[in-house]
Amino acid sequence: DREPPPDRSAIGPDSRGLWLMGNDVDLARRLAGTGFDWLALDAQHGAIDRSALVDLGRALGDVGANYVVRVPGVDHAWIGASLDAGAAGVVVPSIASVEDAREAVRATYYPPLGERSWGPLTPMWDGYAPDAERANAQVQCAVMIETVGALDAVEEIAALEGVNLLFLGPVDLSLSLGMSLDDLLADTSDSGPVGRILAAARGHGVEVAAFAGDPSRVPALRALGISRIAVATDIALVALGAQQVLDLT
Ligand code: 3PY
Ligand code: MG
Repeated sequence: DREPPPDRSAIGPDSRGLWLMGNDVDLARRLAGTGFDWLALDAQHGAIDRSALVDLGRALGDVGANYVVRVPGVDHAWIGASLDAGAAGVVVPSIASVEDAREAVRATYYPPLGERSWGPLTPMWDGYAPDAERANAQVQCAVMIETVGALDAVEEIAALEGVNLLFLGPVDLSLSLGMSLDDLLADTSDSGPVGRILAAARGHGVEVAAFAGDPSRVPALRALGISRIAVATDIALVALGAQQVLDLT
């Protein structure tokens, strides 16, 4: 029998994540070895479909990479498939209500907490898949707070059993609030949008993570007290690397 790997916490404290929009398996494997603490495969806005998800899951599993999947929406099939492929957690976007968050929980966990269907792929790849109880204990269910509806319900969302991470989507949240992204991130008050998310999380023992996308936004997120950050996208890495090469030559 295979030894189970140590418990995972894909998006851990003081961590820097890399957001992958692309679906290239070899590039993902290479990037997984560069030192980021976790990867997020973006199946909402990126080029990752169900087939790429399985290919990426197998490749990242082979190198022991820590990764989560940002699924396209509150979608049982996608959430289940992402976890079956070996993701340590899911980031569920476009949550608009406590009911949406409850649905994300139902899809993420096996019974009795949820309704996830059994069918992990990792054993077929000669890997280890935890049993249902251990999977439920390990999985990270991150719900995105990026709409006015989610912000208004953030207390109730943070209180839900099974929600272990509130994931700030600053771009959509600023759009939903009708304010600029810079103004949203500059508001460090307790009553501001991000302050309300942090307070709800603190009150219920839940963690907070955020998307920066562009590394220039990381200091503002850290100043707000957020330490789990997707600090760049694969696209941002390429653009920054290209600029560096052009500057050097
Ligand atoms: C947002 O900022 O809205 C996001 O969803 C990050 O990808
Ligand atoms: Mg968004």
